[in-house]
Amino acid sequence: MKKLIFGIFLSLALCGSASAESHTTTGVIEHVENNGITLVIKHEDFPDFMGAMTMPFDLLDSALSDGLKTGDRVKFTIQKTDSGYPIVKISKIGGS
Ligand SMILES: [Cu+2]
Repeated sequence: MKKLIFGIFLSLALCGSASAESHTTTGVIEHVENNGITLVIKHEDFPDFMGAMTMPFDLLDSALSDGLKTGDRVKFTIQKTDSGYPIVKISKIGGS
């Protein structure tokens, strides 16, 4: 059963990377806005996409920001959609 579930995740991941433009970098959360739907992040370079800056990012799902707060250092991925580049994956790194 576990192998089957892993296989499904793997195929979804492979489909996603083949069809959608995405970029991953790290940064620090400066503000949590709109009930957690928007994060203002001071981010590092996205290689071959965007230089380091502080800017707001919308989340694909507000649940992605559960447990995150101002000052957290995060690794996150944005993905191109019809409406922009929302964060599709984000996790806290380092610290406590
Ligand atoms: Cu930026």
